[in-house]
Amino acid sequence: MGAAPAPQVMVLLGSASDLPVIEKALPLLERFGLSHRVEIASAHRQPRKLHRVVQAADKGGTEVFIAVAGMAAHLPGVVASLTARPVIGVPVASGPLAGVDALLSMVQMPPGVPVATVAVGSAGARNAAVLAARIISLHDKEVARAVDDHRREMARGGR
Ligand code: RP5
Repeated sequence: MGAAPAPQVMVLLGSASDLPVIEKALPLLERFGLSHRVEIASAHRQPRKLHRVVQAADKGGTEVFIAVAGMAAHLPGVVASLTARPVIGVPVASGPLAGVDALLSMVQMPPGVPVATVAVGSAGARNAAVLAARIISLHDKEVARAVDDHRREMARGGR
């Protein structure tokens, strides 16, 4: 049996405890018609797995990576070091510093290795899904239509 095809959007989590943060973002990815897969691969606890997953996705054509992590959140930065595809980082409020630790870890990347960091928690995760769709909409008309529909819905008071 061959490996599963690479999703358009690969969602990586630092821990299973980060799952609730991404839950409301996954239906948005579906709404935009984006194939996606969620994998737990900690930069610190499972570095070899993380390298394997990112390299396979990169080779398979994944277009955007979303990396969700808390505390000393190095996950999106490490992902950005392994691929030239856009990486969106979602900081999680999982420690006593309530996400400020993860936010600063993600946003303070060295020059040349960008991570597009969104807000802490579920609101950030939802924006990560919208941003992934907007990136992919640059070359995919179907996704561009879904992004426009979403904007029109928000203008009518939807979220
Ligand atoms: C980070 O540490 C994870 O992304 C998570 O937000 C946090 C706590 O992880 P667990 O101890 O709950 O697995 O690496």
